[in-house]
Amino acid sequence: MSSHRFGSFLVAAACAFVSMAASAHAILLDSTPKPNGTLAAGHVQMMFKYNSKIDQHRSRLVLIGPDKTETVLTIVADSKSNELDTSADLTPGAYTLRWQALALDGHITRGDLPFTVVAKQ
Ligand SMILES: [Cu+2]
Repeated sequence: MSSHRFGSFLVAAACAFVSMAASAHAILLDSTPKPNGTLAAGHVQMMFKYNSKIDQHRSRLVLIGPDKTETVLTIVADSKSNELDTSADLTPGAYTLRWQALALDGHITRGDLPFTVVAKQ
C-alpha cells in the first residue's frame, strides 16, 4: 500500500475495498517535525498536514516523552481543515508523536512519528 506512508499500517480493512479514486482517508503529507527530525527545545509548534479534510474533534495527538509518559495534546481549534496543529513545551530528549486522524469518509488512519528535541544553541 504505497498510499499509506509514515507507517500508517492500521487503516481499517474496509479501506481496501474502497476504490482508490473514491478513497479519502487521511494520508499524512507533511509535518513539523519531520519523521526522525529534530526541533529546538522550548515552546514548540507542531503541525500535521493531510491529503483531505479531517474531523479535528475526533482526531488525536498523543505525545510520548523520553520517560514514556503519554500526554494528549490539545488540537488548535482553528487549524486548517486538513491539518492538526498543536504546541507543547519540550525539553531535550527522544519523543514520539502518535497521531490518529478521522477522515470524512469515516476511516481512521494512525501513525507514529519519532523525533528528537535538542538544546537551543
Ligand atoms: Cu478510507
